[in-house]
Amino acid sequence: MTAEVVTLGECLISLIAVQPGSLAEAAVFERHVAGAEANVAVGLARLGHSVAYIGRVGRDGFGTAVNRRLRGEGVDISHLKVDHDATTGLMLRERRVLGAAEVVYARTGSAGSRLTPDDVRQAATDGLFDVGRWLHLTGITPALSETASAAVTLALDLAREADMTVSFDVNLRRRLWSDEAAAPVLRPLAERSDIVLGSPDELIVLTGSSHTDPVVLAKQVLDLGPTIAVVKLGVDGALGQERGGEPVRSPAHTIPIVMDPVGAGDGFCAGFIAARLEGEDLAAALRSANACGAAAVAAVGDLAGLPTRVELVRLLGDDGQDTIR
Ligand code: KDG
Repeated sequence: MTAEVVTLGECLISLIAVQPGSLAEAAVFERHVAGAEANVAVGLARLGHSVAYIGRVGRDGFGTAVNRRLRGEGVDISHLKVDHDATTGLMLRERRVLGAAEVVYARTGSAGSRLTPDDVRQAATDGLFDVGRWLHLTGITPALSETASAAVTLALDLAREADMTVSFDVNLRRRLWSDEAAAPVLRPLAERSDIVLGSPDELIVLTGSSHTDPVVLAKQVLDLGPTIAVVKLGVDGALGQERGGEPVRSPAHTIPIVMDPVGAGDGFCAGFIAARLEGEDLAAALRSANACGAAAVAAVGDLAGLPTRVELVRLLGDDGQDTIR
């Protein structure tokens, strides 16, 4: 086991409407592999980093598709179990160019939601937390079940003991739980993470803030305990702040057409983590994150647009400035 980055969560099959428009009119769907942490894992692997993924899929063709895709992308799936008693989770969604896309989940009781602390313990016994430098978590997995939530907490405990860097992407999913249920579960995870990333509305729920200003939100996140706060601002790029430092703003890449906005945040995280693993400062990490987020939305599906190293270098341009036309 030699992965630099460890992550865990639920891998889903995402059925995406082929035609843009309302879900009510969608008749033909395309199959994609999705799941926030898996997206980040693939993003990192494409950028040349070694990643191990802990999770479960069902003993069905969809689980096989997930397995093949992650393995094909170079993600270490030795700890992606096949659960014989549940099916792979599904997500169906429309393609919408204007506004948020409607999503329907079929994941209650899914294999991914049956992740347990024992799954994480097994990965630890096999050395994943001895070798890893970085643990990436999101706020989706704790929403899936009591055992999945406990698995996330155990992974965080192990990472802290092993002195790994921990990033936590809030990823509030209001189809899975209410803000009132989410906040008390997500806050302790954020408090014990090094880097917290989220959109303003997610950070408001996390911190209990009454402010929408990203500068104020970043400060409130730092007050919880992390050393870096990152506010994802979509078309306005991102704002990051390091403890003791000034807020750093980073503009978004201009892209001619958004093909599919879902997965932008995961691409952003992959770009950010990769840059930090390579020793880049906050400003450079935000640039890399914005470029990867932009690349993700320029293709349909969560994974298709995630850039390789060569593509990222090209996107950033030799001088590190935006060169997307
Ligand atoms: O960030 C994209 C994810 O939301 C998508 O892949 C599905 O993980 C997912 C979820 O639980 O919504």
